[in-house]
Amino acid sequence: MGKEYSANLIGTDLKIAIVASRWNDLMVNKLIEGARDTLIRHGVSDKAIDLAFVPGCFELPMAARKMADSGNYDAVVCLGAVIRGATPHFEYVAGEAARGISQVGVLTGIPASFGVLTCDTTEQAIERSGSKAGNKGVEAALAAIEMANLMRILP
Ligand code: INI
Repeated sequence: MGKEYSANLIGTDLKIAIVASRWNDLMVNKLIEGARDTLIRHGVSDKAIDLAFVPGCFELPMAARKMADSGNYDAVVCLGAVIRGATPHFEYVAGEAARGISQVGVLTGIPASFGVLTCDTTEQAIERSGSKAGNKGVEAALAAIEMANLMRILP
């Protein structure tokens, strides 16, 4: 077998940007709390975490791209919640957010993690923002740390 690359979850010297949507702030504030708490518990300094707000999840990729391009961050954590309504609007917003956030990482080389809830109901979103089904902000913060460290060790 050749080499194996496996990154650690130590965030001591990482600088992280969080980009969060203002829509559904009841849940998104919990995602921000979960992400910040996780970053800090993994050694990221409070001062090394910057936070930018965008109007909705559709705008996450643009702000994430700008922060990634700044050269100031090792990773960008994207947080938001899209909740299905009576029209296909949900599909467009969630789809563009997912595609755009993925593109940020691929195009800039700075990992952008996907901490966006895509739920059918408000209850599902509450469950995934710090109650019985975990906290997507925590997962996104962990993914950001791991990917930032992986980028440092990959050839
Ligand atoms: N934005 C969200 O972040 N979540 C939603 O559930 C949502 N819904 O349902 O419409 C939403 N829409 C706004 C969208 O992200 C843009 O901000 C808006 O279309 C302006 O570009």
